[in-house]
Amino acid sequence: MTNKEKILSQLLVAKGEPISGQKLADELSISRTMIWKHLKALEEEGYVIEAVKKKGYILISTPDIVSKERITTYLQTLQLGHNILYYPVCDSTQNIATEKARNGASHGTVIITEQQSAGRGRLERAWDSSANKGIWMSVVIRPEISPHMAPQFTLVSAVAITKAIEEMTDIVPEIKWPNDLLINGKKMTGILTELQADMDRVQSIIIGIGVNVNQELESFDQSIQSIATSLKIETGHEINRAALVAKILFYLEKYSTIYVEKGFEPIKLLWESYSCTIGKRVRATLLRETLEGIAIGITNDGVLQLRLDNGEIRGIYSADIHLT
Ligand code: BTX
Repeated sequence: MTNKEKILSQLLVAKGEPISGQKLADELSISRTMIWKHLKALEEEGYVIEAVKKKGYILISTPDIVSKERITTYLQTLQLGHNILYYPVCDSTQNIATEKARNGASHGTVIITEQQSAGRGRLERAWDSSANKGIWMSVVIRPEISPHMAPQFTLVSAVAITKAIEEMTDIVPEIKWPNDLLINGKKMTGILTELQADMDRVQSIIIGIGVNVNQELESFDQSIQSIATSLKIETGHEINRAALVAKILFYLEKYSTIYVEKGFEPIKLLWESYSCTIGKRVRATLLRETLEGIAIGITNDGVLQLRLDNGEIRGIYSADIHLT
């Protein structure tokens, strides 16, 4: 943590009680002038801090931003999110993460923004990323695995995000294979996993996560208003985005570690418990054909098993799934 992050953390922990400038200066072993400079910098970022005579500083309100400082306050991970690159606006965090990963960004680096001008989903589809309302982030991970183990990280991420949302809101999203999280049948989260690899070794996996958090229905582009939802729409109240980011990183680290160390089986069980796809009749739109049948499960490679009406079982590696 930087000194500015440490000061913010102390103010947040104090929960509205004043903290003296001298106490902060002593604890951080820096001058009171430096404390004052850090407080000014926090104010410029939108924190409202009041100086109470002879008592100290009180944090009145925090901006609803997903800055490095705010996320760090909630972070409980060993590695993920220890390097956060925050952009008020960008084209796509996935593009920045790809570039950073090529240039050696460390395991766990997070690229996060308030607003994307060219957020993207699979097959270059557009991802609606309105300002200051969602979580638009990409996480660079560098697990020591072979490339065939990479696609399962979409499912690992889906379980991690579901668990984080369940813990913070008491709502339990459903996972639609492979990369959608739904609430009441509407899409609330999308995941885009991209790979940089040699033939036999993963260089990096970039997990792009888009969560609709505090949007009203009107915040969405009209074209997706009938299929999209947000946590605010479903719970009726605003959610602290920085705290949710930290919780997602916590579970992403936990489940990625389990997957790399113990294999996919334990994650598969969790995934199946949250899935709205398994046991249902679905239509799978592949690049060149459309198939209908019952989704009977996923394999240890994360492949969806579809039993067609003629009894044949087909493994689906990538498709859009519609529950029929
Ligand atoms: P996807 O291809 O499964 O979903 C894209 C489709 O979802 C769109 O065609 C549209 O119908 C619908 N859609 C678009 N925006 C939203 C939204 N905000 N809420 C609900 N439905 C929507 C899903 O791809 C993967 C999305 C990953 C997004 C993250 S954000 C951070 C990172 N950076 C980046 O550019 N992409 C990822």
